[in-house]
Amino acid sequence: MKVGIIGRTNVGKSTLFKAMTMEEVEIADRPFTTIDPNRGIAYVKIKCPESEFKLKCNPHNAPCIDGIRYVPFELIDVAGLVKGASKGRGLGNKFLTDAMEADALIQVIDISGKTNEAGEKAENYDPAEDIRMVKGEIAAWITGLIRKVKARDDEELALSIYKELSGLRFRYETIKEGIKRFQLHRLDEDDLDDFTSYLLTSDKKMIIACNKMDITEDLEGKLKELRSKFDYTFIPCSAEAELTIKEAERHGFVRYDGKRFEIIKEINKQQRDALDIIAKILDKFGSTGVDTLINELVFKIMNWKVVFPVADEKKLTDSQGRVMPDAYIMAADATPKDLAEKVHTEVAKNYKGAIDCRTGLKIRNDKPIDNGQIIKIIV
Ligand SMILES: Nc1nc2c(ncn2[C@@H]2O[C@H](COP(=O)(O)OP(=O)(O)OP(=O)(O)O)[C@@H](O)[C@H]2O)c(=O)[nH]1
Ligand SMILES: [Mg+2]
Repeated sequence: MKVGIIGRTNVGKSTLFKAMTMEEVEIADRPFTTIDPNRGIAYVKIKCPESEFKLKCNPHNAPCIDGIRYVPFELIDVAGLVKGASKGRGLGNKFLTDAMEADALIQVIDISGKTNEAGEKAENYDPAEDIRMVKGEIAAWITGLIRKVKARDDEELALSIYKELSGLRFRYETIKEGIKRFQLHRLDEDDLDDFTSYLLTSDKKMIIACNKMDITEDLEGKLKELRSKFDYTFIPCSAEAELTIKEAERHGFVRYDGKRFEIIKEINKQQRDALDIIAKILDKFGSTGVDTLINELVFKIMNWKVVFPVADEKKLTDSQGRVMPDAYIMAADATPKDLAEKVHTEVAKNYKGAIDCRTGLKIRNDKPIDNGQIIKIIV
């Protein structure tokens, strides 16, 4: 599963990316710092079933820390967007292609209003403008691609659009359904816009990270206004605060549980001052918001499922005797057969069914996986 971070330039996309992946990337207070996309691995947290079964897991792909499993997904941070990008302005279309590799999107906005549409310093800039601009640019670019398509009937049209948009990861089913709904063969401009909008809301779901909450006046008022204007989920956060604690954690200065941190090593005055600022932010907001952002996107908006595949339904081990070594994120409608594909093409080829290890019962082949399920694939 892949998540893309998009948004106007200088809002804190790379800061969020770094806080989530701990990859070394460039962050700076100027427009267009990122040009080529940054790619890395981020994690969503879920309770490890080990304590439920009084077992100790042997993590392989998904680390386990204090009973919490860190389940990996891919994250991509792309260049900042400016008005006119769909027509080649700023860094142009390239970033749009990069962003569309993703199955789900995080749009970062600067809710403080202290940077404007060009990424420069400002006062009271309305981030609603950026949300409209980003939506408009993506839609204009996709509509432009679809407009080139010619076809004789709906079936040919669906295939041609699918080919034209290949690499952007739209589902064929969505395209077919959209053509039916909006009677696209007439290629009327209004219908085309509705069709693009349908593709985007169906296959590119998005959450909005309201970043820089730490320097925002009247955060609640601003959130309320945005929520009244748009249908998206808005999560306030401070990518910079999260990054500062993660850096301190990496150097062994603090222990951090996602809500609070504890200083566990001698630090100098400068480090203490920096951490004091973060402690105040945590006191005020309860958390940096970054975990909430990921959880909302993965489990509420995308309805993705974390699943633990095993080979022995009693011992909950894989073929090498390791207890629940792997955890995978699967799509909302993924079935045990899809899980078999994820584990290994050989396993998928020999797939004979699946067992829910909690109940010991066979799972119907077409039944979507539940979140947190432990599944044995029968081969
Ligand atoms: N106060 C505050 N500043 C932040 C926060 N997140 C990022 N910043 C600052 O915002 C500036 C831009 O951060 P970047 O992460 O480089 O922004 P970007 O969106 O990747 O920018 P481009 O790659 O140029 O499009 C930097 O000076 C960051 O330190 C935050 O949560 N709070
Ligand atoms: Mg950047």
